[in-house]
Amino acid sequence: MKRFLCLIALPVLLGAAAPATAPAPSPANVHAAHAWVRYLLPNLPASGYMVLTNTGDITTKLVSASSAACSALMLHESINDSGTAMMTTVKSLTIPAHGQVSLAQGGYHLMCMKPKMTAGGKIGITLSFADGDNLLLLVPVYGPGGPPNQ
Ligand SMILES: [Cu+2]
Repeated sequence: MKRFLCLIALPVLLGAAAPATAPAPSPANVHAAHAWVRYLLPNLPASGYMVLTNTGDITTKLVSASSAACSALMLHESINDSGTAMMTTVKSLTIPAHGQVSLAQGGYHLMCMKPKMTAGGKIGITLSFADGDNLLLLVPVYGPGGPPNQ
């Protein structure tokens, strides 16, 4: 029941990180790609983005996230309510078997309260799933402009 441990150094390296071949049938097996954090200022929440892929045969749910670099790391969704941009807290995020969920600007994202990080650095993020498994990530931090070439 081990998940892939995805240590993400740079987005440009992600294409080379091919997942290992897994025997079928397999449990839920989630890994993250293109993960990054947008850091603005110490007194503003930082937001985290990535693509979560479940290569397993069982649908799973992301139920919580944590990071030593954040006082709280929440699961949020950006919504547009009659032209007004708002954010709501999301209890869980379903990742279908053999499916993908994107955390991206304007949609689902991680929200890091009281960020303790610097642009150009990396932070550790732990994603916790409904079945009790955890996914550990090392995620690059960028400034307001985001990653280069994106
Ligand atoms: Cu948010």
